[in-house]
Amino acid sequence: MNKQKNKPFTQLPSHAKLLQHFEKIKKLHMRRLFSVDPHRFDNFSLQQGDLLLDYSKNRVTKETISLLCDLAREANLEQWREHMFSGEKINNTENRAVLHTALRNCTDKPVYVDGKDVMPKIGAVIDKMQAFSEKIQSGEWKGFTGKSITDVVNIGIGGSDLGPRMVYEALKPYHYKNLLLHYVSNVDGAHIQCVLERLNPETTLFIIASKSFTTQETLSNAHVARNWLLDHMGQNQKATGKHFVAVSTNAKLVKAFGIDLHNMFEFWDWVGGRYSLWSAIGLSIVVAVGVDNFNKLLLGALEMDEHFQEAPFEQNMPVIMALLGIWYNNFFHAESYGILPYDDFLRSLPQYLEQADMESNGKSVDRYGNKVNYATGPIIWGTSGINGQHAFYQSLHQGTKMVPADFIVSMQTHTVFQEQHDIMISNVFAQTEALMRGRNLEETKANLLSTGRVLSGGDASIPHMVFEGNHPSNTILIKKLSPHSLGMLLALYEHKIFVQGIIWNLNSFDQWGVELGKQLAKRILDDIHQPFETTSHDSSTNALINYYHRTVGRRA
Ligand code: G6Q
Repeated sequence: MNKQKNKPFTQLPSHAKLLQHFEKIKKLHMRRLFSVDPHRFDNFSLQQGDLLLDYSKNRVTKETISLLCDLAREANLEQWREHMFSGEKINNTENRAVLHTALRNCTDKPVYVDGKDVMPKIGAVIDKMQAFSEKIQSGEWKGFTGKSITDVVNIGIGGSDLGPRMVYEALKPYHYKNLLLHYVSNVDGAHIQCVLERLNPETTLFIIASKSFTTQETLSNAHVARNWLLDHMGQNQKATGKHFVAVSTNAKLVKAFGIDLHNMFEFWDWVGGRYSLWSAIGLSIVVAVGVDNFNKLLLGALEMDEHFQEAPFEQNMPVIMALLGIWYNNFFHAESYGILPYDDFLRSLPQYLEQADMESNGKSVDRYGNKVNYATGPIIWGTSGINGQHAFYQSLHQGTKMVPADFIVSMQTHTVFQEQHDIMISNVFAQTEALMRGRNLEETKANLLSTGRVLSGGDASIPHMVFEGNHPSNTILIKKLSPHSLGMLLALYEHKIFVQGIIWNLNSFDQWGVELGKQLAKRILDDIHQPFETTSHDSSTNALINYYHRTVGRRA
């Protein structure tokens, strides 16, 4: 379907202009940019619904933004965006459409895949999720021994875990109080053991969330859960039907596992795993917060989808964020990108975005299979900002690496602790100000004098207290963390990632890089099950396998 073949972005006319422009402004300090333009905040900030993006603390001028927007135009971003929203098969290596946006298309507009409108079946699955979750919440759904459900365990991994788990945590203030959700992803038995030992099998329901229903970790955990249940139910196989439901695209394997297809919630191959929380993969979210809140999440994402489709690039939040990322990644050669939430409910957002971004754009061949000769997706990392301040911010302020970062802040707290909230807010604003301004030698000396310190000419500690500043950051203000604003925020990042993928000429929707390890693990598991010494790998891998065997006493 690829109507136009994009050139490598480094061959686009604006790229050459950006290189020249970069030489001119690369040393310009943001202090200067702020001092010459008292309206810099107004000129470099955007508001859309519940979100405000302040990108004034970036090493850019109006010319930078204008050239970067030209780059996006030359990369045919408008056309690619249209291809995605209209269901063309832009995931070319898997021959799939990319339609997570259809899942939140709460409008009358049809969306076609292979000539068929997919909206009716999306609606039918949401209705089914609603009916199911209402039965769980009301207590109408009974376990095998006739008791209502108190605990729901989502067993899934990667895209079938990170999104729903992050949203579940983020929407804690909206949870039903009579139900507890748990998320099991790791095949390390410690994970499921620690969850199961706190649960009563009579009142526990498992959601097996797996698009393929072949994922080793998920299936292995699902079997452990089923055995645990059956051990408590006298091995009566009928119990499975009352305590297991599935979310999958693979009805055949769901049935083979023993789950009634009436209890399977369907989604489709045009929903990528890491983009799937809006689909039936969000079942645990619906169970936790109800379908009305889930619909608000979808509506928030829809608002961002519409903004992304309609706003001119210069005023388009995901486009601007993507272009700033490219500016640092490909011109300043920053290798990583920080995600720093100042809202404890968003503590899993960095982990979620690690997958969303790095699995999408961590690639070294372009969509046509050519090796790229420019940097693609950065390393995404982060943690709760306030905790980070007492851990790694030293390096952000005075280290030798450039780490652009997003500071994500909720304005209104869900708690009753307003003073705590004010302290947190003062900290985040202080951090971005400090990163931008820094503190020069004169200011450092003046600061020391003001504390009563007597300065001698050779005071060796002074250079350690100087901050160069000029460290870029975005601040994203959320009015209040709610299903709607969370939906907007997540869609913002999805589209940012999409835009970057288009400019880097990548297929952001496949993930071949996870396959090799999976294949080798299967082979090594066979070796581990053998009674004899392993010799078929390199000497390191052989030795590790054999050492494992000796340590756990499987071989002499
Ligand atoms: C995401 C990836 C990957 C996937 C998991 C789980 O985009 O495809 O993270 O979600 O590997 O896969 P299943 O849902 O098929 O178990």
